[in-house]
This record gives sequence, C-alpha cells and structure tokens, in this order.
Amino acid sequence: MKAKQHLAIALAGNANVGKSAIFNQLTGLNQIVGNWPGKTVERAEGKLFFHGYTIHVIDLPGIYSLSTYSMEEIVSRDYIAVERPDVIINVVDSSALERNLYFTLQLLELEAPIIIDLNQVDFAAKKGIRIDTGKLSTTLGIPVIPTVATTGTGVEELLLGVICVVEGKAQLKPLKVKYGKEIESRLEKIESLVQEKVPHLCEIYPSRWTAVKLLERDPDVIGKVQRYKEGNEVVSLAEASAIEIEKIHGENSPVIMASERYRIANSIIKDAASIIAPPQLTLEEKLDEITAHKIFGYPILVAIMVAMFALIFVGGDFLTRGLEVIFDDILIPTIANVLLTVLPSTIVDIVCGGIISGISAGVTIALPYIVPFYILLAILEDSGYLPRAAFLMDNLMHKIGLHGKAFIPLMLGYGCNVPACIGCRIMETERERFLAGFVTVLIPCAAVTVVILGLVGRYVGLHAALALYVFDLILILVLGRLAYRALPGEPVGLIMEMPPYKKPSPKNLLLKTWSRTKDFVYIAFPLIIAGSVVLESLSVAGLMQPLADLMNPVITGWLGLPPESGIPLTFGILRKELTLILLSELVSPKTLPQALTATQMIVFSLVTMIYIPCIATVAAMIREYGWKRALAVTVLDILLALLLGGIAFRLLPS
Ligand SMILES: Nc1nc2c(ncn2[C@@H]2O[C@H](COP(=O)(O)OP(=O)(O)OP(=O)(O)O)[C@@H](O)[C@H]2O)c(=O)[nH]1
Ligand SMILES: [Mg+2]
Repeated sequence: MKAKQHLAIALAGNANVGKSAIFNQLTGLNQIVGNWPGKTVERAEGKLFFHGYTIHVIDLPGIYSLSTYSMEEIVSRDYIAVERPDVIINVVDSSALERNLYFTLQLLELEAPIIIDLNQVDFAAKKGIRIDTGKLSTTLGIPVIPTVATTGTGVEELLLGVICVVEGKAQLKPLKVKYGKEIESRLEKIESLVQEKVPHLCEIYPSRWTAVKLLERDPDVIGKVQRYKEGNEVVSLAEASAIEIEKIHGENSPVIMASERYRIANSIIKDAASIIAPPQLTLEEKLDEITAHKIFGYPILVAIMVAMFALIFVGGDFLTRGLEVIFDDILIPTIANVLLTVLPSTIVDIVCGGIISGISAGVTIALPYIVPFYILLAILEDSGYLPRAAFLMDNLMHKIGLHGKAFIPLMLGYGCNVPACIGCRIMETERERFLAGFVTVLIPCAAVTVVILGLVGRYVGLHAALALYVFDLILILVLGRLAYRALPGEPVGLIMEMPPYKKPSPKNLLLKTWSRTKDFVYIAFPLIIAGSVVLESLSVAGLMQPLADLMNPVITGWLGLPPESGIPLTFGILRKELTLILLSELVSPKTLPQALTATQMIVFSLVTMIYIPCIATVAAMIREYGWKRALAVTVLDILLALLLGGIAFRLLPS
C-alpha cells in the first residue's frame, strides 16, 4: 500500500523504562539498550510503515521529571513543546508506577497528545503488581497499552493506539492536574498575566504550564519569560506567590509542587494497581543486597574487575595464538606464493606486507581481545551492575569533585572513549560534565587493552598488565583531584535510581556485541590496512630510516624505546591498537620479545595508554566541550604520556 501520510511520534519517559527497547522493536534499529539509567543521551530517529502511514519515531533521552535538572531534560521538554510530534508515547515502567506517573502528570500539563505504553508488565507481574489498564486509562483520560519491549508483546497494539489517536477515534479526555486551592488561586492569576504579558511564549508553551513552572522557580522557564519586555512583571508575581505558598506550607515551592503531584499520582495508583503477592526476597534482590553492601561490595567490585580482565586476557591470548598459526604460517605464505606467479615482487611486497598483513594483524591481534571484552561489558551493562558500582564509588568520586554517577561513563570508557565522552551528559552540571569527560578520556579503551594485554600481558605477565590499569586509576584520581581544584564547585547530590537486577537477554547481548564489533571492523580495518600500506610503501621507498632518525631524540633518547616505535606511535593517533599492530609488522621477522625488552614493552604501552585520546575521541571532545578545551586536554595528555614514559624508563629495571 502507498504511504498516505507522515506521522511523527516520540518516545518519552523516565530513564531506564525501556524506551530504546520499544524503539528497536518499532524500527528494527539497534539503539543501545542496557540496565542503567542514562544510556540514550541524544535523540535517535527511525522510520516504519504501518497501516499506510510513514511513521517517524524519535527515541528521547530518559528523564526523571520535566524540571530542568540536566541537559537531556531540557532537550526532551523543548522537543515536545516546540516540535510537537503528532503523538507522544509515554513509556512507563509498570513496576515503578508512582515515579513514572509523576512524569506522566507533567506531560499532561504540557498538553501534549499522549498515549501510555505500560511497559515491563512481565517484570511487574513477577513482583506481584497487577494493574487495571482500563481503570488507569479512564482516570488519566488517555489510552493505556501494556507491552513487553524485550519480546515485542503489545507493540502492534501500541501502534494501533497511535493511529486511533491520530485519526481521532480514541476518546481523549486528558486528566487536568489540580493542585490545592491555595495554589490554584495563585496559578490562575499568574496564568492570566502570562497570557497578557508574554502572548508569544503562549504560542509555544501552554500558559498554565508556564505559570506552574514559574511558581516552581524553573530557571529555564524564568529565562524564557524574561526574554520578553514585560516578562519581569510576570516573574515578580510568580515569585511573590511562591513566597506566599511557602509561608502557608513551610516548604520550598518546588517541593510543595512535587509533593502535590506525588499525592495525585498516589491516588491514581491506589485505584488502578494492586499488589497481589506479598513481596519475597528474590535472588535478584539478594544479589542486590550483597553487591551494593557497604563492606562486601568493594571486594566484589575488585574481584569482578580483575576476573573480567583475566578472562579477556586468557581468552584473547588463546584466540590470538590460534589465529596467528592460521594467518602467519598458512594463509599469508600461500597467498604470497600465488601472487608471485603473476605480479612483480615489489607489488607483492606491498600487497602482502601492507594489505594482507594489515588484515591479518587486525584479526589476530585486535579482535581476539575486543570481542570477549565487548561481551563482558554488555553483561555488566545489561545485568544492572553498573549503577551499583557507581553507588559504591560515590565516595571516591567525590574526592575528585564528581558523584558516583560519573563512574558509569568511566566504565564505558573501557569499551570506547567516544560514547563514554558523550555519555558524560548524564552529569547534572556543565562543570561536572567536563570533569567527567576529562577523566574519562584517560581510561584505557578496548583498543588500548589490545596493546596492554597483547604486549605486556602476553610477554611480560598479567601482573604487569594489571599494574598498568591500577596505575591508570591512580593517575585519574590525582589528575581529577587537580582539575577539581582548578575548576572549583561542589558536586550536586547523587540523583540516580537503582534499577533492579535483570537477567541479561542473550539476544540483546549478541546484538550489542555484534554492533560494536561491526563498528570496530568498519572503522578500524580500513585504517589498519591504510596504515600498513603506508608503512610498507615508506620502507620500500627507503624513507623509514630518515623518519625514525627524526623522532629518535624523543623515542630512543627520552623514552628508551627501539627506533622503530616512533612511527607506530604516530599512527596510534588514528586508532590506538595500530601502535601494536604496526610495531609487530615493523619489527618482523624478529618477534616482539626479541625486539623489545620488558621495560620497553611497559613504556610503549604506558605511552599508548595516556597520550592523545585517538582522533575520534578528540572529535567527540570538540563537539562536547569546544575545541579550546579539547586541545588543552589533548596537549596535556601528550605531555603527560611523554613525561611518565621517560620516568618509567628510568625507574624500571632495564
Ligand atoms: N523484563 C523486561 N525488561 C525490559 C522491558 N523493556 C525493557 N527492559 C529492560 O530494561 C532495561 C532498560 O531498557 P532501555 O530500552 O535501555 O531503557 P531506556 O528507557 O531507553 O533507558 P535510557 O535510554 O537510559 O533512558 C534494559 O535492561 C531492557 O532489557 C520489558 O518489557 N520487560
Ligand atoms: Mg534509551
């Protein structure tokens, strides 16, 4: 059937309720889904066709309320009010209805056309929560459709619901949120002043909503109103009214408004939901108790981290050895022999030494460590362990002026610094976001792990590799502390919900690992091959020596590394695993342990770990923090790497 019409629908709701899981079901795309709040930081868009409609779906970042606590909240709120999607699907976690309805009430105040996706009904049922969908729908005056995003149950009904709303077939009588009398009388006055003094703003935001936000002293809305000439008058009236209701209630006005909304949410739930089974401590809850325990939690955290790296090391080492036999001993010589029969030997050198050994190095050195790493990281993400780790790390993070939540981007940084750097948007203030980004780019990503485990772990020992990771953490604490001194300010309190533990879905694990590996292959392999071809051509052209001589004072004189290391380290700016891959190509036919001493391997890895985050991370930093800050961080990291590398060379036994 030909598409009749275009529709825009947006998925909005609290963090970690399953918006992206629904989005993936609707669009067949592969947005990151995981069990910790704050994964989606930028809106994602997708498309589907349904009943003759072309439906554009937007996955919004999760929010706790529509008050301005962080960037993603303003993004979502402005999107809803300004761009006005045809329908907003408010995804709700049915196992935490109260907190979720609080958000729903705010959406209703924005007077947006909404339908409720009562998601995670399977999980709620497990907790013994039963929700009367019909009653909930009647009370709220909007359609309510139960779904299970992980399996796709109810998704079709959800779309039918959307169409009903669009075609005007659904009977909508959205609930009007009513506050106490003393508040309502004042709201009325503020609202009419809003209509009178800032009529243009009323074209974008409902006047009652603006009045409510002004009474709550929402800084963003105050700013918006004050942009108009007569806006100050409105703000003054709202402020005077806020002071009056504060006198009556003896609380701050935002607190008063929030507790009013909770009162309403509560009374709705009392009507529509019931707990049928007495709560018992499930396995997941027991697990929660010990892993977030204030004493036992820490050894468990350390054990998990060490076990994770040991496992990646053992698995990676095993795979590397196997693949090396296949590629280096069988495949490459065979291909070279075949090519030599048809091509001149210089070209065969470039093809075999460049392209084929580039691919072989990528496959044998990088993939064996990266794939197990991505799988384990996905398990940590999907089980719900990350926020527990963040909770445990709260104290330590405060020492560097951040709160525990920053630990989540830090952990993700071990996978790749780019999403981790963007993920720092979950921090509440601009200052914290930058601080978190600054320390996040110092985390050794999967590519650096390839170098650390594939070089130091493999030839010096796992203890030395782990020591590098520990050293990195200490460095982060020290630098974080220094940066905190330079950028003073107190971290705001930790506002993060603790999602329940969930059994990771194998399908999601595989999808996520596959999509990350795919990204890696698509981005890294062309670079690895190009790098290898350039190296091989340089050496065929006899340019290798002059270049090495140029870098000699720093590489050999200061860092004590073999002269061949300079060029791989330069290429590492593109991708960090290139350093090891190109080095191993350059020193052949010698093997790495013949070419480098243990100390040289450690210095080489240390420099790779700290110096300039790769080019993709620099680009992410420029986008997030502007080029000045990105440049400052980059220069600082390079100097630091050289400084520490030189010191390590002098301190370690040669
Ligand atoms: N049991 C169950 N789990 C679900 C369901 N929907 C989502 N989940 C899980 O809930 C977690 C959060 O899902 P996401 O789709 O990432 O949530 P989100 O709302 O996009 O989260 P943010 O982007 O962080 O705001 C994941 O671990 C999902 O596997 C559901 O219907 N049932
Ligand atoms: Mg999401």
